[in-house]
Amino acid sequence: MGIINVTPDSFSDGGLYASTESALRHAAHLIEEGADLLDIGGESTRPGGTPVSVQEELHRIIPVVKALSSMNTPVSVDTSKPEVMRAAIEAGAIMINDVNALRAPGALEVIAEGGVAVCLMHMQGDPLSMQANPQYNDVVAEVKDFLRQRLNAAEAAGIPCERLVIDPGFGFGKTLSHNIELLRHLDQFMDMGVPVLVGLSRKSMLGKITGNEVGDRIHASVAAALLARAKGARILRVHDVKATRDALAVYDAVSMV
Ligand code: 7PJ
Repeated sequence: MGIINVTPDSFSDGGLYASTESALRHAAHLIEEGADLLDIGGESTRPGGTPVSVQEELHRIIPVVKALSSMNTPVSVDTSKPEVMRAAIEAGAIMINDVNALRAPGALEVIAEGGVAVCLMHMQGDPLSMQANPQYNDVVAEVKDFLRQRLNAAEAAGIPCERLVIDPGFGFGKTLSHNIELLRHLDQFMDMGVPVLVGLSRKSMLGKITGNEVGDRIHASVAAALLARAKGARILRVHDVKATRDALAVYDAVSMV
């Protein structure tokens, strides 16, 4: 899963047109590099990110979702807002990636009716405050319990398990040691009956481990992606598609029986 952030280009009078154009150019690049799926985000759900309105989020992402879907590119939309989910599904998205795990009122219903896949991610707290003081007694057990509850809620709302994906949510209300603990024991999430998606790409935990700034975390990201793959992750949410693809090709060649 390649990451596409759609953000307004403040240096251009082109505004929406410029941000759509640059998102589509980046999308073409990631497909060329071997992405199977593109995750389109309007930047409302990132840790510490500024919340944006429904209108603004729609404005940013819908033209991109429409353009990619019309070219048969599989698109996922990173949003927690039911209104945005509904519009994204209408525009052709095949998956909703919700860091809030469909906890917003109405979100479960939109997905049940929309017939799309959904990623349910764990987050402790909310994006603005979650890194202040994350606490767990047993991070793996608590994250699994939360995801089990959200899977149950999704199935109760009529979303079949074939459309569900889970994600432990690296960096979302977790310290470095929580993140390391989760990655070390990622294999324990493989008994939950649905595929596991993992997002580690360029994250601050990799910065803390290597001492590298965000622009210099490709190698660490590839190592993390490979570890996640080796422990059973099925979808890797990454910025650097070719680097990850190459590493996975080596892994698969050796691990294949
Ligand atoms: C994740 C995400 C993640 C899922 C972001 C970033 C922060 N969605 N959206 N999993 N992270 N499912 O990419 O650094 O880990 S935004």
